[in-house]
Amino acid sequence: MRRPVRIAITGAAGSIANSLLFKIASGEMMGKDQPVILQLIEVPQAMEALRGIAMELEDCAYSLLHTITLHDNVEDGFKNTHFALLIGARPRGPGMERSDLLEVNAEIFTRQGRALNNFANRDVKVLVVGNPANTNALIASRNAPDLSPSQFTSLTRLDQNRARGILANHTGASPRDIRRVVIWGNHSPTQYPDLHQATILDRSAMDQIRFDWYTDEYIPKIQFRGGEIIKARGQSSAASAAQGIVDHMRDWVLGTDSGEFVSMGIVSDGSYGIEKGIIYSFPVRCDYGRYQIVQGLELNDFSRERMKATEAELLEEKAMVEHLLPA
Ligand code: NAX
Repeated sequence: MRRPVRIAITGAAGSIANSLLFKIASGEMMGKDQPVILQLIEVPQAMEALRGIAMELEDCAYSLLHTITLHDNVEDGFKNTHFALLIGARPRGPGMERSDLLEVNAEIFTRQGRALNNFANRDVKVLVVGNPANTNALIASRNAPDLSPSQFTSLTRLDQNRARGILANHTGASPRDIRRVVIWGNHSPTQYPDLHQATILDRSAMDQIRFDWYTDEYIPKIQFRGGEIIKARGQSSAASAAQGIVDHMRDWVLGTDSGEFVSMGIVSDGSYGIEKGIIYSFPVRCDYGRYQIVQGLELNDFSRERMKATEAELLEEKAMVEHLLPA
C-alpha cells in the first residue's frame, strides 16, 4: 500500500463537502490504491456539525481512509498538507455589492494563502472553489510568496462538465463521445464555453449543431446554469460541484486521457494574449502532476471577443482587491 497523502478541506461541513468527502474517501479522486488523511476545516460555529460528518465517514469503514482530523483554524488544518481544497467562503448577503463580496473573501483567502505558505507541504496543490473563485485563488497565491503561483488553481471543471452534458443531451451523443470542450476565463456568467475545438465521435462539434443554437441558447445556458439550479432547488449546485472537484484533482494528479484536454483556472503566462498574472481558465493537458496550456488553437473573432470580455471582468475584480494584495 502507498503512503497516505494529506488533503486539507475548508468548508468541510458545507453542502459541496457533504458529497465530496465520501467520494474522496472511496478513492474516486486520488485513485483506488491511494490512502488519504482528511484534514477537515470549518469555522468554530460549525465544528459540531463537522464532528457529525466525521462520524459518518468513520461509519463507512472506507479502506482508503487512513485518518480524519478536525480543525477550527487553517494554520493547524493546513499542516504538511499535499492538497488543499478551499471550498468555504462568505456567500453574498442581502444588499451586498460585488466589491463587498470580493473584499470579505479577500480577508479569508489572504489568511489561507499565508497559512499555506507557512504550514503546507512545499509541493502543495491548491484548488479554490469558494466564489469568486478565480480572484480568491489570485489572492491566496499572492499571499504565498514561497510557493509557485502555478500551485494555485480555481475550479471551472464543473462548467466544462455542464458544457459536455448539455451538448450530449442536445445531440443525442454520450458525454463520453464528446471531447475538447473548452471553458475560457472566469467562473462567472462572462465565461466563454468554446466548442470550436470540440468533437463528437471524433467529428467537429460545430458541424453537428446550428450556430444560432450555439450562440443564443447553448452559451447562455452554460453561463447561467448555476443561477438556474439555485432557482430550481433553492440551493446552489453541490453534488455536481463535488464531481467537478474530483475530476479536476484526479486529472491534475493522475493525468488527462490521451487526446483530451480539460479546463482549469490557472495563472496566465500571457498565452492567447491574456494578461499575465490573472487566474484565467485555459485548456490544459496534465501529466506527472503538472499541467501545460494547450498551445496553437486557432481562434476566430467570435472567440477572441468573448475571451476578452471575461478577461476584462477578471481585471476589474483584480482592480477591486489590488489595495489588499501584497506588492
Ligand atoms: P455552504 O454554505 O453549504 O458551505 C460552506 C461552508 O464553508 C460552511 O459550512 C461554512 O461554515 C464554511 N466556511 C465559511 N468560511 C470559512 C472559512 N473561512 N474557513 C473554513 N470554513 C468556512 O456552501 P457550498 O454550497 O458548499 O459552496 C461553497 C462555495 O463554493 C461557495 O462560495 C459557492 O459559491 C462556491 N461554488 C463554486 C463553484 C465553482 O465551480 N467554482 C460551483 C459551486 C459553488 O457555487
